[in-house]
Amino acid sequence: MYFHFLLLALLFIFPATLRSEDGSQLWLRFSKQVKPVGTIQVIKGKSTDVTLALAKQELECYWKGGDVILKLDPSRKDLKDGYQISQHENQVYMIAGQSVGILYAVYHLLRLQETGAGIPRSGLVEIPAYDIRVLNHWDNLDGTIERGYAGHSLWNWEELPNKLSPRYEQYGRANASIGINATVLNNVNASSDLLKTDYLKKVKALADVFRKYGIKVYVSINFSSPQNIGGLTNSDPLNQEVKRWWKSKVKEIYALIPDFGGFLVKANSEGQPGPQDYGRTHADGANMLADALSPYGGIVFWRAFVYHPTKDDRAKQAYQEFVPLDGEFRDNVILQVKNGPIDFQPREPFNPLLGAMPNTAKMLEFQLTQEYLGFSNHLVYLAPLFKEVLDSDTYANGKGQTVSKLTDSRGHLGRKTAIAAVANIGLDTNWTGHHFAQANWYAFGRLAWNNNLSSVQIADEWIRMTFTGVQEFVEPIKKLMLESREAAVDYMMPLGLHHLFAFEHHYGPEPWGDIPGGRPDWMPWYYHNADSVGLGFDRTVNGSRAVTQYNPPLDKIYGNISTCPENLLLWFYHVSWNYRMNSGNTLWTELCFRYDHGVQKVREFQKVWDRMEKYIDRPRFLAVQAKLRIQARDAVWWKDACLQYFQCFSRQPIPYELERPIHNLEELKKIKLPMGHHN
Ligand code: BDP
Repeated sequence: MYFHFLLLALLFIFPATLRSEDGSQLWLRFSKQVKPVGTIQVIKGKSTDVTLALAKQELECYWKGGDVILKLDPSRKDLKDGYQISQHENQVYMIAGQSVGILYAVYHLLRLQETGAGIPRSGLVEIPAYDIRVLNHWDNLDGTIERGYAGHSLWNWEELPNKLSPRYEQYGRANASIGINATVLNNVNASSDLLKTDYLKKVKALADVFRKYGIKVYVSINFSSPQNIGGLTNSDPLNQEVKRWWKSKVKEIYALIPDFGGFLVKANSEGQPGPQDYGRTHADGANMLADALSPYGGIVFWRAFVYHPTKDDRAKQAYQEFVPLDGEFRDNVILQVKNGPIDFQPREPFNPLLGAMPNTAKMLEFQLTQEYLGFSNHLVYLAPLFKEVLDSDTYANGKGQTVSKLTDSRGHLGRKTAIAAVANIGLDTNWTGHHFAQANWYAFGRLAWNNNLSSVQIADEWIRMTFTGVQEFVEPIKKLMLESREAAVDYMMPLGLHHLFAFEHHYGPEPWGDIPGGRPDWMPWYYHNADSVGLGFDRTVNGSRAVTQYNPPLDKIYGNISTCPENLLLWFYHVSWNYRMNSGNTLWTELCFRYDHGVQKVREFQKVWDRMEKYIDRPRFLAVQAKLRIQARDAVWWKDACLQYFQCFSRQPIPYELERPIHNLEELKKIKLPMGHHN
């Protein structure tokens, strides 16, 4: 009796929703329905259609509403892989042109159910903003992941193709639930081995798992493969033998994987081979591969992330190399452009290439893995960064030509459209290392589907599905997430500062960093230019002239210190320490306040989080709490390192109302983390 009472009391104190969780279920924590309320009917489905069967099964397991009718309608080409949902009385109709559209519609319905939202009376139609919504894995064949902070690679190359980890199915399902329909399996710094027949069979095994989730497989290729594994004497894209080699390789791939997606290529960048090794252009290289792929409908994602160790500003180089090639790429080539002109910094202006090359298909590349944002230790919700870029007006041919509009399916080129993000997932139980990093994977998928969604809406959905719908949790955590990116910018590199990171691992601050004999454009001083006069990189017409790569009137807006947004000030200007900011503070004082503000924000996040203890399960509560502690310590580390270092140049005091440094600069300079550092 007493025991029963205890049990009851326990149940009361720990309701079912607070059961221990490890994050492995991501945002897909649907509870199984106990008793079906409605029937699930499929119209026009072939019994062999596994995607449709999966859609039906998901509803049968988790849908707690009334009857649902799933209807395939191949005549609805307008829907692409989207869908229409409508409601009549107690019945929900879901219509799609293709079966994968039905699967997406099912996840939409479950999302509405889980977040407590209803289907609008007028119904809804969803058509994706981009045709190809792709994750880029920087996974190596030895199981390590370049810039990965969530454990080893999901792909177990040794066990493949015979043994299939259950993780592959879960991966497919998670991606399908947010509309991601493509994956590049391996690192852009690619090994040619992946194109060997043995490996291709492994790739095929993965493609066979992912197919029913609507996901196509792509691979990164090494441009020197004809030499490396084909026994040819060179890999010159204009060499007939080289062309033949790629054609037969592609044929071999399609014989194994009939719906293979295509190639991602990093060429002539950071030591990777490419067409320029033979005096050929990026277009020569991309087109040679495109010609091999085009008979099968394959695509080439050709990366624009290139820069040489020259005297010129690194931020200008991709534009300089690619703009002259506008119009020279085949229709099945998409130029894959990182969101900023340098490299996934906490804040960069949008990459000017995105507003140039009107006759070339371009796509964005974002980075989910937090190479420059505190790895899997810092809570940084990236949707505001993505939105900032997507909503940037490029002024390409007039006002209103946002990055979204130029790259999504509203584009006028009539070619396939795409958007990519470097994945942040690995074998960690919770997939992403930090529980909140799951939100970045989620946000990318949602924005790739609909780039009009707001960061707030995406955070709201994600929180409700991943944690709880209790308002006392949702509201403060949403606010915290929305502020988290700006907080990171503030404690790492405010006002347009960039690349103050420690060499190689990019985790902590090293504004003093200097490797004798190292490339200048890998050194922080190259970017911050601190001296007795001031701080920042002069990219105006008096400096590197990078500002001229922006279309008018942006070149003038950025090019005039009084109209340049302050959050990009030190990106475009070398500003004197006593320059008056909008706040009335001098640059030096403002800088101190920003760093301090970043630190205070993280402290506030800790306080907000600790109040949340009663709303969620203990393991996830504690895990996030522990990470916030690391983040708070790191934020102070950043502030103390950067302010004390810059103070050597400004020779001014840190405003006396601000917290004093707690670290000595000389000690901070001694910190040397190993490359594989994950904390
Ligand atoms: C940089 C990374 C490097 C990548 C490179 C790339 O530090 O590991 O290989 O980008 O995108 O951000 O190719």
